[in-house]
Amino acid sequence: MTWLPTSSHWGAYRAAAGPDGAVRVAPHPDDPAPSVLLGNIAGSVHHPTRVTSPAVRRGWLEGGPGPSDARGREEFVEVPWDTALDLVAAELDRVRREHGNEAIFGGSYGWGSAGRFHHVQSQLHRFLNLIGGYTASRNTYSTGTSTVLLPHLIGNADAVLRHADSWQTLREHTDLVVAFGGLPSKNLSVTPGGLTRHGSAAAVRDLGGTEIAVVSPLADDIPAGSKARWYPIVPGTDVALQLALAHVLLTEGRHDQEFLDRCCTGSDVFAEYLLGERDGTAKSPEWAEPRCGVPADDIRDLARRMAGGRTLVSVSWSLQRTEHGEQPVWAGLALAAMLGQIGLPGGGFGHGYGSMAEVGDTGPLLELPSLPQGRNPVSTFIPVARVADMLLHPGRSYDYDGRRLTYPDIRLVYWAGGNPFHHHQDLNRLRRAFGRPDTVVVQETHWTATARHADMVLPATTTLEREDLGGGRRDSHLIAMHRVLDPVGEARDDYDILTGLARRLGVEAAFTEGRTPRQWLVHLYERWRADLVSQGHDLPGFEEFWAAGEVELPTVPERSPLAEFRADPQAHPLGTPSGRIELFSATIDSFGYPDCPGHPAWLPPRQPRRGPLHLIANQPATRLHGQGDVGEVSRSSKVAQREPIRIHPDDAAARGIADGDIVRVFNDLGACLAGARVTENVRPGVVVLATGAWFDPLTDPEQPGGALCVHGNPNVLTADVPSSRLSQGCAGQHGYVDVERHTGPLPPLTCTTPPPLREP
Ligand SMILES: Nc1nc2c(c(=O)[nH]1)N[C@H]1C(S)=C(S)[C@@H](COP(=O)(O)OP(=O)(O)OC[C@H]3O[C@@H](n4cnc5c(=O)[nH]c(N)nc54)[C@H](O)[C@@H]3O)O[C@H]1N2
Ligand SMILES: Nc1nc2c(c(=O)[nH]1)N[C@H]1C(S)=C(S)[C@@H](COP(=O)(O)OP(=O)(O)OC[C@H]3O[C@@H](n4cnc5c(=O)[nH]c(N)nc54)[C@H](O)[C@@H]3O)O[C@H]1N2
Ligand SMILES: [Mo]
Repeated sequence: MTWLPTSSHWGAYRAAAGPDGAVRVAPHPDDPAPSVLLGNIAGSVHHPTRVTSPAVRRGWLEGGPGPSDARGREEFVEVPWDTALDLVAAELDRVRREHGNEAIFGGSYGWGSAGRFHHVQSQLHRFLNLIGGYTASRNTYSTGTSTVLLPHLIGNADAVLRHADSWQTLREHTDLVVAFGGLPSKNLSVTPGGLTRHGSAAAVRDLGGTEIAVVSPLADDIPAGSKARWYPIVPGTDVALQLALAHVLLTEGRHDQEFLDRCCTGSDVFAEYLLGERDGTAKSPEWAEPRCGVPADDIRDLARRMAGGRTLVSVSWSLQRTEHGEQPVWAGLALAAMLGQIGLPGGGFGHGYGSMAEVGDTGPLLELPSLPQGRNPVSTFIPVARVADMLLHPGRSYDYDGRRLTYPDIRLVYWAGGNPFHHHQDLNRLRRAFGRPDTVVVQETHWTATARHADMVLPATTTLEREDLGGGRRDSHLIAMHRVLDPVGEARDDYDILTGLARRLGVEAAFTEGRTPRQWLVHLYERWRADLVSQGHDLPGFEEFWAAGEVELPTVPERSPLAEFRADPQAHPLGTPSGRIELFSATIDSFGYPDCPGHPAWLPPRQPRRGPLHLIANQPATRLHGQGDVGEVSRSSKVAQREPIRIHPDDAAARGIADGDIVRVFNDLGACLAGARVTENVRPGVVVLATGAWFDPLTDPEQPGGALCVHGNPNVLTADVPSSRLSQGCAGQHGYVDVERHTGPLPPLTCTTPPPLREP
């Protein structure tokens, strides 16, 4: 058995194929804290849900393209590759001729796989650009709210997202981290493209004298053994707490007026708001207590401690993945500005500590090799989380960052490397939306719910079945990802699939540039290396790198744009209209959005209260989104094969629910089954159902939404509403539900076996 180097979004590792073909996985020998998610790989690669042959939905094969409610409910017919590629190519051609390229939705959001060449979205976008372009999607589900908001406040979101202080700097300088959303270790093994040496969870545990205030509805949003105190907050109310903390600083004269005058604009507007000079409501600790559930005395005490030393206000990405998700980011920044420590080491404002492994890591900030995508001749785009709206409402106009945009009329959806039936909200609505286009094409490794809702499914290889270059944001190494296995079934590399389509549409030469995948790897590596060598770095040639299995990346000097700005705001102005940090934004104010006014504000919920319990639908500890849900680590966390839902003992007792019971979680949008885990680690009134259990709808007209997800996907319960009109970001982190004991027989899962497949 030969152990070969490879990588994943949860880190570099070694893999080998045994004589029986089974895959064995071992951590990278130099990784001090390998991800538990490695344990899902072996069971996933050969799982029965692998797509092994191209397949076409029977209704589409027999009746041709057109809107259809049968998607996700009908059998598939397995067809030879040539037939499948002929059908897809002809349909792409029909749609672009009859409706224009704008009618092709190629946004294809998702985490596909690690590897710089076989990055599916790059491959798909490159291909679609060559055939005339596509409607794109913009921003991410991760930070879709912040990346629209932050440029208005600090000029460039990267100043906080890419140039965060390291854990080491925090250890040396920071007295107190106030962590809104906590610093959950479960998230810290993941970064796009992976990480070779995981250090973040240990770094949190080892912050020395630094204290952590964990503001979260969950007690365990922090590595065990950290120096932490839990502030169990009501979900969605961080803004009330942040405003009250700022109110204490202001009214007790603990704020830094010199910093506010020198580096910020709008602190007067914010102060007026805090004091209630216009709306008559002072945002005092007594005002905040009934809203956020944190006692007024604790708020006062915390504010004083924040002003008494070096303090980092850390806001996790989860907080902006909510209705009005701009507000906790903006109020967090304003709170940090009042402390006057933005731009000082270990102080100020952080965004993404505890969300992603690379925030706080010290790996070099390097451009990695990447596949050129070309230019998209179509300028139409949607903010990524508006996909269902777009499909349901062609021609409707909506607000986005001060502009009026109009949804295009999509006829063909092409998805490769993402799972909207994982990532999107209100899945019963998404099903209706997926009924609208003429054709849905999906390239997938597995029979995910998205594949099951397609008309044509093209089986893709996984990383283990091909060669690639592995590297993630701030990774210390570039990994030579060797091929470990032959393709499973008839699966082909995404590159091969798209090459086959490019051939049929007359753009093969432009797509491949005459290169095999190996030749692409050499080309991308050597071009990248030449660039680094010209900057004075020393890197081995491709053959040497490939044989060694990895190469250590050169260190590059770190910059802190906010430190430079702080030192001399005139010489290093921010890219905002004022050149300073905007606590009041005249630009945002001028948009006139009631759901995102010109300064951070407490806004009452827009959604109806759909149930008595707050639902938190956060990232799963046992997999990456939906990936690996059929693997061993994910499966072993389930309760009678259902996704665990965490519930406080009081809420469980009130409903006659015991630990290990199967429960039905529901609201007016949908319902799912889940397995109760009763725990004091969640605040009363809150339940936690992580994302990623494969959507498994059992049609039942008695159920809200017309189906019961028998597996436990929380996105049947989340509303498909944007964070606000400003960013139109994903607001999927929260919902309102009720929970009851499930009585009666337990329906079997169907998502862990392939859908009905027939010979032609
Ligand atoms: N309620 C709620 N919903 C959320 C969130 C939340 O907090 N709450 N979080 C959101 C966030 S932050 C994110 S990033 C999204 C994640 O959403 P996604 O990124 O869409 O989820 P994944 O399950 O990672 O989907 C990636 C898909 O790519 C497939 N794949 C892997 N390798 C290959 C390959 O080589 N080729 C091809 N063709 N396919 C491949 C996998 O099988 C998988 O189905 O979810 C979002 N959804
Ligand atoms: N194991 C694993 N790690 C991952 C991922 C994964 O799928 N699996 N996904 C990765 C991706 S794509 C992303 S974008 C990041 C996402 O990073 P985040 O969005 O930060 O992660 P989440 O786990 O969704 O949320 C973090 C915590 O926020 C808390 N929280 C929720 N609502 C509130 C609230 O209203 N107030 C407060 N104070 N706290 C709240 C929850 O208790 C939750 O555990 O994670 C990455 N890391
Ligand atoms: Mo994400």
